[in-house]
Amino acid sequence: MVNVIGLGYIGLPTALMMASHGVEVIGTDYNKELVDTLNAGKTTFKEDGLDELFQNAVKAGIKFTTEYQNTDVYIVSVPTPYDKFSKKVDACYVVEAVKDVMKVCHKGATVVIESTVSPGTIDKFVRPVIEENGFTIGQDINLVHAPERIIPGNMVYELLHNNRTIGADDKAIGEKIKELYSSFCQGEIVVTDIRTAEMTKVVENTFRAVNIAFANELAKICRHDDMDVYEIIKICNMHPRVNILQPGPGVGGHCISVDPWFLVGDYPSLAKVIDESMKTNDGMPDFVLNRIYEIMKENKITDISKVGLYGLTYKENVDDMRESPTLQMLESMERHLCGDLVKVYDPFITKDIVPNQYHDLDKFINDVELVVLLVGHDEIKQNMDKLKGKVILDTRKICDLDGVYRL
Ligand code: SAJ
Repeated sequence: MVNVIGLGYIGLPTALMMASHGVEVIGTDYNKELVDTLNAGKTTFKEDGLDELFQNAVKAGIKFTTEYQNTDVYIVSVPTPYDKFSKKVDACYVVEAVKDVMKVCHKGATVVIESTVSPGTIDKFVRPVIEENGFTIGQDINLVHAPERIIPGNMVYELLHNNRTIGADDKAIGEKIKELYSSFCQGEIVVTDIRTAEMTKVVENTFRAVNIAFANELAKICRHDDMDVYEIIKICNMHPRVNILQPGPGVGGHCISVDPWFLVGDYPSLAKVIDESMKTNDGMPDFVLNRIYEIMKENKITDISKVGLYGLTYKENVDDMRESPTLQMLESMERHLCGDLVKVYDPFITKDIVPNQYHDLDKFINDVELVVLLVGHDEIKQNMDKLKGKVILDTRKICDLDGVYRL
């Protein structure tokens, strides 16, 4: 039996996937409201294929509770924020979860950490918790790191098909956990040691962050001398060994905008390219803000309440707002005392979370002169005609209407 701890964006699909493939699963989360929602038969976020997976898992007997269980395997899938000052990983949620596991587990159980952690975190923070409880790792309790790799927007597919890494210092335990993940994972599963697994996960997300920063820097260079960054990237990408990513209004989400900082925090004198890349990405919301002011001036729009920001989530077709570039822009605007004047709309965000938030696309468009496209949701791609006659700043290259402004 497996107890999945943390039923968020990663833990929930993982628990459902295992249960749907014949593994006996109990999902635990400290958030009672979330557990009640799941027990009422509803999922807690939107994702392609998630509802169907949920139904299958429920039929297969998955249970949701706020209590930790006595099981053979624990999969810890809780957030790992970073300490904004030291830039180091904040392992507090992982540590608390493992402490709670220790209260109920039996000898022979395996604790699998799925949460993203920087290299050495498991040794430094998790190992002591287990040992303080009188257990010997490798004898009484087994410890494994199985970092997740699924991308929001395509999670269910990627959970089934991505290759995975299992980090275990005891190879036999690694193989045992590989077998568990093989119940559903059709990709290749590599078994390595814990520290290597920790590093690979952070490096994967850092690779993407650095490459997005490169695209963002190109956008700034091209803006400076009025060149078309998208045309340049398109042509460069025709080279067999060039594959540049897309510039955008900033990098959000809980992964790419966070994990690379772990390396900067741990290796400040070595991680120079990474540090600069993260600063470049973090500077993008302000770059967009300056574009907005330039475009307002050019079009003689003097009233900020005539500006509408389309998109609050960190990327297209998800309902996740963590570290969203739009929220970062709104924060900056607040410092300029205009954050509560600008209009905002996102079809995925139904609750009011910022001032002047709209819930109707037509009304939102009608009430503004300048529309800033910050997220490429399918909804707006399918309704581009509605933007005709408006001044448009498109930060994602999703709009082909005449006269559209870009980054
Ligand atoms: N973005 C750009 N330009 C691009 C691609 C992305 O500006 O060309 C922006 C997005 O708009 C978004 C941010 O970057 O704001 C991150 O989005 P993403 O789609 O690149 O990645 P995430 O954060 O949703 O998911 C990543 C994935 N990691 C990699 O692709 C290496 C996923 O596989 C990981 O499982 C996930 O992080 C995680 O949980 O760590």
